[in-house]
Amino acid sequence: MVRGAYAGQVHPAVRKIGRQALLRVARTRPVARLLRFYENEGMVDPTALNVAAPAAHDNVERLRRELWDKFVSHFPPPAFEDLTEDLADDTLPSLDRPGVDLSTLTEDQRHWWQHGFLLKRGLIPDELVDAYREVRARLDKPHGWESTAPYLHISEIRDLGCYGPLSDKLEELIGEKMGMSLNLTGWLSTERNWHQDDYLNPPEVKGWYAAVWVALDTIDPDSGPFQFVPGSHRWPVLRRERVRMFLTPEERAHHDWPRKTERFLDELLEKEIAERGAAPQSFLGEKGDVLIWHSRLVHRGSPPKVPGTPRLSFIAHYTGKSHWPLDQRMARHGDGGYYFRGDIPLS
Ligand SMILES: O=C(O)CCC(=O)C(=O)O
Ligand SMILES: [Fe+2]
Repeated sequence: MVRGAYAGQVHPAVRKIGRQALLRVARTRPVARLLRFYENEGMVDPTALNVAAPAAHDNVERLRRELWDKFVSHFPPPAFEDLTEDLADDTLPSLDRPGVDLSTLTEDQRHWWQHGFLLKRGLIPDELVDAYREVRARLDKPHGWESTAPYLHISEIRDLGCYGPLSDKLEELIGEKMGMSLNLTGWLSTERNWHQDDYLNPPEVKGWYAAVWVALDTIDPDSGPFQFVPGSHRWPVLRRERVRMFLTPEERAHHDWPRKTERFLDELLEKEIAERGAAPQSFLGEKGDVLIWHSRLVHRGSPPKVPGTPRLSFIAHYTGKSHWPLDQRMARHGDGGYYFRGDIPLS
């Protein structure tokens, strides 16, 4: 169900028909004709269709979806309230629940709780960074491996992403063992505009998720650094199905559907940041520095001031052990941290 400006109605431009008229039609005509009737008359509040039989409800629901899909490309862009939810309940990681007793937290947990990110300078030893850089430099692709999980094939990535102290820190922040589940290995900014990562996941992941940005060298301010909005992890959270509803059916079926959402998310989050008077920060790390961010933190790969300026970074995303939505199990990398197994070829 949609909330915000779209709650209870479908297209602002079409007229509503009376409940009685609607009920008459719903009772007397088969669904196909009802669909035609709706198309002629415009869309209506589906809750007006107060039909008792469950089968009728299913039909109405199906109709509602068909009509939504038919008209979605004509809708005005959604607002932040249309795409977000407040997720304050006891299924979230403990630091995201209300009533946290700050006196029981470590300093890093307190920082995470308050700001939604954590910066650990020099966390990754030079040997691990150098070993990964050597392997990565042999790949002649500025955007890195196309596979989302090169860690399955390249031990230097596991050495880096499953580095013991990093893995321990993730567990300290989220509250369970975290397995590496995705890498971004480009040496240019992704230029992915403002978003929270939560909406990339199925709903059950619910914040048992974090991501890590490792600087492999001094980050040039012209390269399009990682930018983030401290404290935005407390804002309502973008949810996958709400966001996907505003894509056309073709866009929804596309393997890179998140990119398609940028056409409305960019402007919407720019506006939210401005209205809240929030101050984005850039992460200009040095070799071995690590920034860990919350799955609800608003962030982006900023547009480079000088296109083509290298940005030597390694990005890894992690999912909580008991919140991984697929069948694959979590494995341990030596005596370090964890990663999720999978059958994703290196490309
Ligand atoms: O290019 C960047 O730094 C942003 C990457 C990003 O949004 C992510 O890894 O979730
Ligand atoms: Fe992201």
